[in-house]
Amino acid sequence: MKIDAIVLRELSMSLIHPFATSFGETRERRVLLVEVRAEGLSGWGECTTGEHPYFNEESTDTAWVTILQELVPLLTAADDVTGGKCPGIFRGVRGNRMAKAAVENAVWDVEAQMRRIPLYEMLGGVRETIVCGVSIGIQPSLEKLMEKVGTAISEGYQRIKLKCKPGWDVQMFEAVRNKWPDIRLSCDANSAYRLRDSDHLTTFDEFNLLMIEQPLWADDFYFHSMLQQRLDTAICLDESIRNRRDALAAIEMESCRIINIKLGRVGGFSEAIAIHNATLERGIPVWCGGMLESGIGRSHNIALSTLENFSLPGDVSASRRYWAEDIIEPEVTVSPKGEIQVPNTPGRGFEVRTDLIERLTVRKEEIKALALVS
Ligand code: OSB
Ligand code: MG
Repeated sequence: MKIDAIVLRELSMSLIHPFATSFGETRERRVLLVEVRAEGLSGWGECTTGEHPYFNEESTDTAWVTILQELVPLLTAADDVTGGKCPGIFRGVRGNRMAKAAVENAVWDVEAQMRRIPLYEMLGGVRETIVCGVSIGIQPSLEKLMEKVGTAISEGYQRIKLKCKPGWDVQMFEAVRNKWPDIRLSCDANSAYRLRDSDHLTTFDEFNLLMIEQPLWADDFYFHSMLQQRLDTAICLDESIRNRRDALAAIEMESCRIINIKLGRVGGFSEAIAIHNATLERGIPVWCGGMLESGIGRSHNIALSTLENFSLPGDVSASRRYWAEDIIEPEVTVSPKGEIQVPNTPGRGFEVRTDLIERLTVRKEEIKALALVS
């Protein structure tokens, strides 16, 4: 395709409820959107960076600069752009995977629109509905947590993930398990534990958790492998898996038995599909993680979750869990059975609310491809 222009926007969006993890609390999201205009169509991507470089090395500000100064010039200089070609086009830029994913995913979206097929179909997806779970942040009290879990269960969500950290773990699992002995329950530590906590982590086995997500260092495979040997509960890696090779290393070393795939963390659809295929071949189940996305990122997550090996409920949930008003139309809704219906219209399948986006925009930069060429 021939790209006409790229528009980069930063939106300021307030979460309905603050979201706390072991690495910090988020109230206001700084959402970075990439719009790729080509052949009269617009494809959209969302950069899943946090406001601070706490989850990984990137932040909204580093991604803004990387996209504007590095990725956009590479993309507009390339002669035949497709989503699948983006990793090659961006190869010279090391890391910065969330910045790359935002641009690549927008290209996939516009490409699907040009071909008049749903994005999920272009990715090779096979599902008409996806199963949903929720991620429940660290709460100020056990009472508050129990209320949140109760609400999520009554809304039909098929798996409850509890954010945990030292001092907010076994007591909370005990309380939740006592009240709901049979629900699918997991936890996510976001690297809050160390190897000296191994004895403590083995006590998590009592609670019949589906998995323990990223208990140790964000860049580690070896010590997770040591820990996995001591646990009955499956370890799921999130932060540690940056690409297909990481997934292969983790599987080979038995550092985990489940993998969380996040589009931003791995650099976009191409790499996400590569990880998916590698895990499918090796019998390692995957699920789609979330990064408190607006509707744009959420719709990409829905499309990805339709691939065959996404056999566990993901952290892809309804717009209204996060936003008073989402920037897509219709917003993402979850059925009483805890499922999202995958749209069948070309592209991502959700309209973008341009008026609302304009109102929420705090900075904007438009780069015309022609201006760069001449
Ligand atoms: O580790 O999965 C994580 C949110 C921000 C950063 C990291 C994570 C999360 C979540 C929320 O768990 C998932 C969601 O978007 O619902
Ligand atoms: Mg996680």
